[in-house]
Amino acid sequence: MVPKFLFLCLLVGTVITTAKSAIGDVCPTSLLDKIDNFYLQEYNGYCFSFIVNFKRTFDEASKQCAQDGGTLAMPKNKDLNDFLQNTAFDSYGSIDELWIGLHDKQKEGEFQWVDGSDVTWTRFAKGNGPLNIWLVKNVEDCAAIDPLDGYWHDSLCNNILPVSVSVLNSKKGYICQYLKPQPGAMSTNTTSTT
Ligand SMILES: [Ca+2]
Repeated sequence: MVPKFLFLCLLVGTVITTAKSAIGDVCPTSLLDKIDNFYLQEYNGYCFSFIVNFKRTFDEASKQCAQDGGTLAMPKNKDLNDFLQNTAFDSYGSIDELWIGLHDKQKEGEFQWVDGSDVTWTRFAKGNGPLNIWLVKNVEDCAAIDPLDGYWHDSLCNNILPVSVSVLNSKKGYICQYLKPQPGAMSTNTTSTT
């Protein structure tokens, strides 16, 4: 009995260790210590943090992601977009829009990813993004994903009026994306501690 019990303990311990190290292998160490690992997910070699319980403006959310060397999530294809949508809804019960790393701040109607790469696939909802025909399109320059259907909506990036005007409160939850620095690689994303 004793050897069997010990074997079981070792097996369970190995499984738990393996599960933890999967996230640890892909997420920045600084992030692992900062937020509840329940909100971290791995997909295709990238680490994603789902910040569904804290609402921030687009710029505030971008800064938070950058603190650990990341960016807002960039779902550049349907597979990743489906993963982000399903995880936000199924795992975290999120029904509110979440910021992603896409905007048309530079030129109205020309959306770009926050890493500067070309936008070759989009999932804008009807009448949103480049298809937005209303005047508000000039101030709705940042994109968010709807966890209910995976479609994107352009929205106010930052508050332009006091937050007390709740209908114009631009704060949302958000999803960050990280690629863990490889050992020996020079980090260019280290933020100042001052
Ligand atoms: Ca716009």
